[in-house]
Amino acid sequence: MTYLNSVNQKSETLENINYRSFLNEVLKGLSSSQKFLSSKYFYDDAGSRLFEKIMQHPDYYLTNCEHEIFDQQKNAIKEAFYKSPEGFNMIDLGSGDGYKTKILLEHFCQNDVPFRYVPIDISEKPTIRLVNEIKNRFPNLKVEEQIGDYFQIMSSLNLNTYKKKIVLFLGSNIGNYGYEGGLDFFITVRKLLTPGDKLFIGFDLKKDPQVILNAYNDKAGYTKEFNLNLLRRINRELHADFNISSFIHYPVYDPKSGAAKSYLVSTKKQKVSFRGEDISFEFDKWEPVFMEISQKYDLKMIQDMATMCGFKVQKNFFDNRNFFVNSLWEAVK
Ligand code: AVI
Repeated sequence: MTYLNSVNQKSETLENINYRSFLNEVLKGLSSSQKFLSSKYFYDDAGSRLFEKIMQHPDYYLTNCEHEIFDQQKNAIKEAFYKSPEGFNMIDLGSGDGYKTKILLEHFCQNDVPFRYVPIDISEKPTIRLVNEIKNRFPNLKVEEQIGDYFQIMSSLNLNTYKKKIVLFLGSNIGNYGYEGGLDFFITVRKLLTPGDKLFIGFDLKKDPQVILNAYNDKAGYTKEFNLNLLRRINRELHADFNISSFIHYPVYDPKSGAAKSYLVSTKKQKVSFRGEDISFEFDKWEPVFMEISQKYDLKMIQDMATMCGFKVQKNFFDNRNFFVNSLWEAVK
């Protein structure tokens, strides 16, 4: 029986649909001539905990840079967001634990900025935790959390209170789409905005290649475990038999394109089987599996992307080392 037949026989509950798309994507990636797995599956419970540890590790400079920008420039950000008395919807795509956004929420609330906060995330637990905390801390703030797909939710938002939208896409999450995927993302967002709406994006900038490599190979080994955890997840949820100890984590960075890529490399010739699916995959000795791209940018790339996707750059906010930029774009006609 092929894996598709076996999967099609299962009933169409949400759990099965999720299972099936996970299985299909993994099998597609491992069948490819250049094997790959999608980093969007990194974030099961163990993966999310590892990502939190990565963000707290000094080698992973990104989180602190964006935190510093928000902390030191919150007033300038407020001024740039809010010119008319009309108020706005602040739509936070991939809000997560809201570690950095809370700085802005607090500052905006203290300054009586009229806005509604709309966190959108695929993961339910952190969103509920964030919303409970926000409602306690800022009882007068209008919060309307949404769980699910960014674009589906954005297109169905009911914007009765305020018409204007400011969309946040923080933490260099855009980097995980790669350069071309990033353009597609911005074009899709632009279609959901009207001229004058804004997009506030966290971009990690090109810098000393060693600093970037260290961020994706932290001394504590959290990033290595973060990558290997996807093999563990596939073993557990898709009944595969990856031998975790025979793969090594190998990040590379190309300073010209700005692409930081992570691979897991098979240290021996081996076979991985999927129990119940009647399918297995051969790995050559030193064969890589592409796991994740974390694109880095320069200011020209950012400017060009904005223009190509129907925006103009309104203002860039840098950290003190110029490692990171939060770029505020305005949708144009
Ligand atoms: C979520 N994203 C922006 C992280 C990044 O930097 O690409 C994911 C990550 N991967 C390894 N370390 C962190």
